[in-house]
Amino acid sequence: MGKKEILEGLRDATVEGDVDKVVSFAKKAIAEGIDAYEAIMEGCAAGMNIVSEKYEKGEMFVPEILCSAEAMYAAIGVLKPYLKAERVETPKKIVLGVVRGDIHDIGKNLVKIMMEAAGFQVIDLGRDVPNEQFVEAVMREQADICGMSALMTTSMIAMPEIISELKKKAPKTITMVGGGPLSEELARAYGADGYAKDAAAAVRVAKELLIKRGGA
Ligand code: B1M
Repeated sequence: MGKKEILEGLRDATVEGDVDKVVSFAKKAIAEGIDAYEAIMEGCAAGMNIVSEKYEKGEMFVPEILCSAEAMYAAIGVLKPYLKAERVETPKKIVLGVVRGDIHDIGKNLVKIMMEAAGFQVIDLGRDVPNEQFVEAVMREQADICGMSALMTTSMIAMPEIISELKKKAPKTITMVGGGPLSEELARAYGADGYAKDAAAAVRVAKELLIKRGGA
């Protein structure tokens, strides 16, 4: 079986929410020497993007979406040990969470996986995280970065509030935002240091911002 078929298999099995099938394709990907990162992004994450589109068109419903997410996590479980991202020299800490009122955590979990693979220490606050918890965690952990995720226009408004608190209480912290309704422009308007459109970009942007701050 070729690389294209394996990536398509991972993608389709994720959409179908078929755990056995997706795990079997993940093992095939490793056996065939396919880059684990590519398998996650071009296979599983591509599948989740299709799921998102189908949901919007009313072709898929909540229970099916959750099965797809389970399948994606199962495949990532197989692929994760083989991820070889360029690692940060000295481990850096990132506090990561989904903002208040928002329980969409599939994207945040992907960001976490890629960050960990790159050597970051991730303090995962979970989802529907109150503003104060972000600020407290950053201060307690002396985190280098605070990463905030939001999938709804109604929840993303917590981001500028958190950023402004951090500017007062932990001004050296690098702030990063991401998620469906966010954009480069919005991130700038919120006063964030960085924005990333996907998990791969999140790692790249985090490294660039650390270099800019001095000390990657
Ligand atoms: Co809901 N949902 N949902 N949902 N859901 C959306 C977000 C929505 C756009 C669908 C729609 O109506 N068109 C819409 C929001 C509209 C708006 O903006 N206001 C919506 C809604 C309305 C709701 C409910 C209110 C529905 C209801 O109950 N009436 C409800 C909200 C509950 C709540 O949060 N309080 C709800 C519930 C749910 C489920 C529980 C069923 C489920 C979430 C399960 C879970 O996450 N555990 C769900 C899902 C799955 C979706 C869609 C279909 C898919 C989201 C997803 O997982 N995508 C979504 C439609 C869509 O996005 N088009 C939708 C796959 C994931 C890999 O991508 O999350 O974008 P994504 O993450 C990417 C990037 O954005 C980026 O990297 C990730 C990986 O590459 N990224 C970052 C994310 N965070 C980052 C942080 C960074 C950097 C990059 O730096 C820190």
